[in-house]
Amino acid sequence: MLSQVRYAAIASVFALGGVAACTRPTPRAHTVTIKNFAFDPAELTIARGDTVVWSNTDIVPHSSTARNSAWDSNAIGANATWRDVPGKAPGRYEYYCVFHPTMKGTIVVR
Ligand SMILES: [Cu+2]
Repeated sequence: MLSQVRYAAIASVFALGGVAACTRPTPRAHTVTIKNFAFDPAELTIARGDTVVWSNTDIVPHSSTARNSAWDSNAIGANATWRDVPGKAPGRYEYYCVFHPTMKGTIVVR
C-alpha cells in the first residue's frame, strides 16, 4: 500500500516535469491591417508558430508577398483577410504588395 502511494507520488512528479519540459508559448494570432495602401504595423515581431492575419480594408486588392518566397497571399480582395504562419524559422522577412510595390512590410520572427 505504501509502495503504491509512493509510486503514485513519483509518477505525478514525472508527469508535471514532462508538462513543464514541453511547455511552449501558445501560438498567437496577430493582425496586419492594410489601409490606405500601407501595412499597419509596417513591422511586426512574432514568435515562431504565430499566425498573422492580413486584413485588407481598402477597396482594391492587395497582396502580402515575401521577397524570399516564404509566403505569397496572391490577391487579397477588398474587405477580405488572408492568414499564414510565416514564422517557420527565425529571421527578418521583408514583404511587399505585388500590385503596389511601394507597399512594404516586415515580419520579424524570434
Ligand atoms: Cu497593394
